[in-house]
Parts: sequence; C-alpha cells; structure tokens
Amino acid sequence: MEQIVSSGIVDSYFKKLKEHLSVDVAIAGGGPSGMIAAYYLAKEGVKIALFERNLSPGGGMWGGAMMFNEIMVQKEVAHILDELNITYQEYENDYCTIDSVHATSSLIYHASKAGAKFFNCTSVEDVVLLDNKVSGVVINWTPIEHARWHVDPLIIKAKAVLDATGHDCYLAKTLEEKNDVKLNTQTGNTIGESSMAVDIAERTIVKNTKEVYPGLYVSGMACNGVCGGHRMGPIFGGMLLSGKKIAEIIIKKLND
Ligand code: 48F
Repeated sequence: MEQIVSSGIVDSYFKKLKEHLSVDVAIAGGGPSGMIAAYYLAKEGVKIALFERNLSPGGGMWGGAMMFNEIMVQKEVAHILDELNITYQEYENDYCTIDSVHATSSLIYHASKAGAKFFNCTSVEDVVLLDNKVSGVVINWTPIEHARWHVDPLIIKAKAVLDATGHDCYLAKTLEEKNDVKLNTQTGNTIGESSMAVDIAERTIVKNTKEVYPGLYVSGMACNGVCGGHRMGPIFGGMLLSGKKIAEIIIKKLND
C-alpha cells in the first residue's frame, strides 16, 4: 500500500507535467482573471497550463476586503456568475455581493473542470524569448525562489503566454527589464499603477486587456500595471470581463 500511494502520485504528476511541457497557452497567476481566462480557453479545447506561485490559487479573491470575506461584482457581469452557477445576492440595484470563498472555489472548480491544468507552488521566473516573440515560460518551485537557492529551472513552450500576476505584472516587467523591447503601451514601457479610483479602474482594465508584446498577453490587475490605470479594490467585475476578453483575443490569434 505504501508503495502504491507514492507511485500513483509520482506517475500521475509526471504524466501531467510531461503532457504540459508544450501547451497552447501558459498562464502565470491563478487569481480571478487568470482562472476565468483559463476557464474560457479550456472550454474551447485550448491546452492550458496555469502556474500559481502559492499553494492555493485564488489570488486576491479569498480575502474579500480587509479579510471581510465578501466581494462585490457589478450586476451587468452577473451573466458570468450565472454561467458558473455562482450564488450571489443583489445589492442596491446595480451590484451583487458574493461570499469570497464560494466565488474563489467556484473559479478553481470550473477552470479545472473545463480542462485547464493547475501547477501550484510553481513560480514563473522568466519568459522564453525567441525571434522577438514570447514563446514560453521558465518555471521553478516557489520554495526554491524563497530560499534563493541557485537551482536551474524548467522551460514550458507555449504559443501564447498570459501575464495574470496581478499588481506585480511580473512577466511584462521582467521582459522589459531583461531585454531591449518596446511594449504595446502609450510609452513603450510598463507605465505603472495609480491610486484607487474604482469606476475608472474597472473600465480601463477591460480596455487595457490586450497583447502587449508578440506572444505576451495581460489580464486583470496586470493590465493597469502595464498600460497605466488605477486600482479598484474588492470589486471584481473588471477582473472577470478582462479574463473573458483575453481568452477571446487569444483564441482568435491562435486560429489566425
Ligand atoms: O492578484 P491577483 O488576484 O490578480 P488578478 O487576477 O486580480 C486582482 C484582484 O485580486 C485584486 C483587485 C480587485 O479587483 O485589484 O488585486 O489580476 O492574482 C495574481 C496571482 O498571481 C500569482 C499570485 O500568487 C496570485 O495568486 N503570481 C504572482 N506572480 C507570479 C504568480 C509568478 N511569477 N508566478 C506564478 N504566479
């Protein structure tokens, strides 16, 4: 029994990893925008590997606001909640509140059930840059990153890479810092996030959802970090719309 438990886990894990060394889309970050993108992509049969630095995917959604575990979504986005069978309460005509644990676990469930493969405890530490195109990601165990040990990484090949790393916009910043590249932003660089302005931020996040360099796409808070825009706090309509929009953009690009 002892041996079968271990060999089953090792065999299944390495089968999953081997099958995902080359994917259609590699997603860095399992926050709400990365997971919603994973759901809509996987639903269309796109092969996805989602790398999440933490033990639990979910990013900033679990904690609600100041650990009050409720989040808010605009009512106009309720069709996405309905599609995922997420329970919400209508609030003051135009809004809905949702238990954040229910919302987060539902996104994890639906993205994985649609076929996206999650690799948690795994940090994306760099991108692969071939012929001026982002062509994959460089991954390592998060504990290795924390220990600052010099252990070389593994490489995942991808037709498209999504930076869904939230406020850090880690992939776009790393690409810019390490290479002489010009991003698809007003300045050609990562512009950075501005202070809280909920309504404007929610709108610009969707507008800023795009391919920012050949092969590199942004969703969620990373959009405003890269293209410039405000933060918005515990309201998540923009995150869901951004994840859905980037899935549509990537599917179109993959089919071109
Ligand atoms: O921060 P996060 O939730 O990003 P998001 O999907 O949503 C933003 C909101 O939660 C919130 C907000 C309200 O609307 O403003 O902040 O844009 O999730 C980002 C995830 O990426 C992981 C991180 O642990 C988190 O779960 N992450 C960050 N850097 C890396 C990473 C990395 N280099 N490799 C792998 N995962």
